Amino acid sequence: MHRSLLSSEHSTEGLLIAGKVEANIRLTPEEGLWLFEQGELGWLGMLADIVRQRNNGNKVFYIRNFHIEPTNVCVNKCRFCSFSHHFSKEQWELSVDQILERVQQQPDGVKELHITGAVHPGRDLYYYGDILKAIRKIRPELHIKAYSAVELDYMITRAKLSFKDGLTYLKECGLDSVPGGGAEIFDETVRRDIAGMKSSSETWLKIHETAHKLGISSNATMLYGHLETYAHRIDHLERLRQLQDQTKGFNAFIPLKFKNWNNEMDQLPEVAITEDMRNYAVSRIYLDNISHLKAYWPAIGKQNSRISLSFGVDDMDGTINDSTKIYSLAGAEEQSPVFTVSEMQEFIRSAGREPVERDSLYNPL
Ligand code: V47
Repeated sequence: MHRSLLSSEHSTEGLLIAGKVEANIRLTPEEGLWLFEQGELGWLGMLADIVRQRNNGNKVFYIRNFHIEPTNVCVNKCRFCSFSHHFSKEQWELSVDQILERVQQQPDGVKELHITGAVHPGRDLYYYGDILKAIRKIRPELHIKAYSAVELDYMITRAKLSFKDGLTYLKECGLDSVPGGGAEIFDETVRRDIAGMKSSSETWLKIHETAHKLGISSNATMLYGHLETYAHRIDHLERLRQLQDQTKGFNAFIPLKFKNWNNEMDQLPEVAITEDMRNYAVSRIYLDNISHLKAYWPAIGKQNSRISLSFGVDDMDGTINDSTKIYSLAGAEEQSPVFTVSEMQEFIRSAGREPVERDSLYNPL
């Protein structure tokens, strides 16, 4: 065992866990909880680094991507959501033509389009299918990662189709993968409190499972730093780990820090950056079967993302091109999120890592 992991300040429990991580043996939920509650932060960083290096060596991935958020009009009223029309000062509904115009404006070389928005009561599965078809027609080379499980639940259920048939239809229209949004926190009590009646955890997991079985890969997120406890976070990671054992369909895990501007939970303080790093590290250590851990820099800021590279993160998401409002409306440091390719490469090199441009499935380009 590496000498630094044998520091005397660590208990028997800590040494046992360090040994398991080094030997690539899966941790139990109790051990995961111990890491959250008792693991010293620098030590957690070292353990997370072992997993990161085993999975990805010195590489840090990024992608040339952009977002389209078709609408923020939402049937749900999640208390944490600064994006929806309930709390935002802005309200919008893009037409298919406006969406296509945004797609056309993107420079050559962009690889991925991330579409996510709100659950609009007047839009249906066929409208969302038409968006995919129209984009496919004008930019066939783009990977379209679209519609969170919560949006999918609403549009497919309204169309009276099974998740399998609804997703198959969208795949035929051009859907390539599913983003990780809407997972929030799986614990049913906290979820009900912060997200009301929106799609249940079971439904979120079922939709991702169905997508994976149809060959549509996806991401997973976790909204943290609000009312949840460490035990709830471990429960969330455990449910994802179990599904990944079955399907192997998750590409990346993306912790999303609760931001407290312009929403119904604005009385809650945001957690400290040390808590963000603890969360990255424990997630990296615990999720032994999800290869990539993503720092979503528009949410936590570029500088904090750099620090996260020492706590298990190997993926910087993408260049974004100032195309998302979800986090700027919630008060994120990055009010106009843009990373040029050369800035991104320099940023990763300056952290001592090798920048690797990837496609949506993490193939190096
Ligand atoms: O599900 C909304 C979060 C998510 C707030 O798959 C908030 O690559 C914090 O899922 N404070 C949507 N978070 C964004 C998302 C995502 C982002 C980046 C990459 C990927 C991917 C997916 O945003 C929502 C919710 O958890 N969110 N409001 C807020 N006030």
